[in-house]
Amino acid sequence: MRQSQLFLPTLREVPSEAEIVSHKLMVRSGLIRQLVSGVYSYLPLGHRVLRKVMQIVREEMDSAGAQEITMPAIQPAELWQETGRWDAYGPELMRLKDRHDRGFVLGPTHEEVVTSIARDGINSYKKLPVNLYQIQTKYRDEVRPRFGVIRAREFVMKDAYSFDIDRDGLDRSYKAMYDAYNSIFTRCGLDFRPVEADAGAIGGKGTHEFMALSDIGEDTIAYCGSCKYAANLEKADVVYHGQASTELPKNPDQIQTPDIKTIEQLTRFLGIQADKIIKSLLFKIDQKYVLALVRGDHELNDIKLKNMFDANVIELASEKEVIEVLGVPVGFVGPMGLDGKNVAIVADVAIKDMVNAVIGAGEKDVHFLNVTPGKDFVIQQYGDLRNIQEGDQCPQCSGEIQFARGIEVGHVFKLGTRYSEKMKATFLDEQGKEKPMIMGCYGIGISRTVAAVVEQNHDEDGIIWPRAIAPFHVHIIPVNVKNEEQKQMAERLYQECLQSGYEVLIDDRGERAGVKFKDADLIGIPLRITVGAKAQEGIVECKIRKNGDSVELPADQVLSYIKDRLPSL
Ligand code: 9G3
Repeated sequence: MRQSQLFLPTLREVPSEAEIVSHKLMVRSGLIRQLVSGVYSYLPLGHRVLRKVMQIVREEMDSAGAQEITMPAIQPAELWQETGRWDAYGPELMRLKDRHDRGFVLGPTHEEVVTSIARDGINSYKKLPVNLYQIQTKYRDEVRPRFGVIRAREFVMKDAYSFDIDRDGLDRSYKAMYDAYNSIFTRCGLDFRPVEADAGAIGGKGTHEFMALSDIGEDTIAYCGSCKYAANLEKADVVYHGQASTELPKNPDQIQTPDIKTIEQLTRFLGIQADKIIKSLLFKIDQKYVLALVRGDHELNDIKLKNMFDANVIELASEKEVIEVLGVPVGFVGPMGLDGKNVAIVADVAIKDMVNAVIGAGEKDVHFLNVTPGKDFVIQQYGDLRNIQEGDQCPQCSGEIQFARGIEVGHVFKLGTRYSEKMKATFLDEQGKEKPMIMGCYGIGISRTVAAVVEQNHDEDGIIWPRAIAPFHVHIIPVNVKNEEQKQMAERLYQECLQSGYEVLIDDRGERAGVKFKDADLIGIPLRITVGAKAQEGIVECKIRKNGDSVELPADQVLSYIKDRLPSL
């Protein structure tokens, strides 16, 4: 490709709305342009990278036995009503009307559509297993799109769906996808970890997320320093070592705590540790109010709380709701005297051991001292409701838990019969008995993977593409295109590289050398051949973008240099 013809609007300055490196670099290097918040165009260089990731995904999915299809983005409301998701989802689900005023969604995912395809096309165990996948644009009206294409409202996803006759079959399909994902992300040059994850609203047992390690990742990964355990913080199970307290329970005392609302203020005001305080948080879970209690030095995990009620929607009650429902402002909420109110009281298991704790009195500016759960108030249900913390014991071995941050680039789920039952996607088994198909679903954020690769592969001058998804393999730069010798040599090298099957970009623009090198650093093509003043001696400079190694070589050794170096980049 000739850069004089390439639509590549690189920028020197950083777009103001870009907070993270990959967003800044993907805009500056002319890969993407924002149309509106959360909606992006992929310009030629960005499209080439996207296509490379898709190609890797296709190869691995096909070799795993999955069959590529394309499903529509426009999906009839009726399908989403069959599974109850038309009502379960809020404004994130983009809806539209057609000319006949019929309701549709812009597909955020395709469980309903693919299950309707399976329902119509598969009726016998002989036709199973089947794994159908697509690479398709998805629409999710994120309340706060951010981080460029990492959290966009329209994005490219590979989504696959497996159909099996039984759980053993699902386990095989799941493992095939799990292994394919490891190959895909390895080939993309990503530093990633598969982690145990929460099955979320779509339920099903067993699910893993593939996390690209990154400090800007929105997800926290709890991993063990000693064994291979790794889990999304949402999911990580806490090992509970019940140690009943030796203290004798006293009688509760009221204490005036004017405007003392936070744990921090309480510890200072009372001169106590946070682990002597019980934190009471009011949640609305599928339209029911629940008071959840955790120890003052722990964090409540709302996903675990949601799963305790097998709920679809959970949200922390607003300050206004707290006053409406409990008659007391946030900070003084407590489980005492809630008998009249229909508010369930649940607690993290660590609460069980507490004796003579401090707790909100359920009255403004008042707390109770010396409260003992089970004695001074009743807890309907205990569970593992807190976030695991660094230093906690690993749930799998006696090692210590550490934290890392990650960007979720892939997610594999064991769905079970959640959709096939609701949509009557059944098959006749060997005995002629009708059974719901056992499903799995498997997603990869294609556009998000590109951004994650940039997050992990850049320096202060720009992107450093791993060869496998680089927009080009070789970047030839004639320093001065007015100099016939340089121009001729660069052209000759360009043709030779093309004939050898490399993807080559030649910067044949009339720009100054400085501009050409800055752009070259920015767009990060793995190998750069600079044809400068030494062209008259038949010498060129070969440079590796990744580590800056450069060497001067006779022009006729360039191809063997490329053949040598490129595979490892
Ligand atoms: C919605 C909206 C947003 C959503 C969903 C539905 C996430 C939704 C979960 C999945 C599960 C898997 C197949 C590929 C892998 C992921 N956000 N999910 O179901 F209506 Cl607005 O998408 N789907």
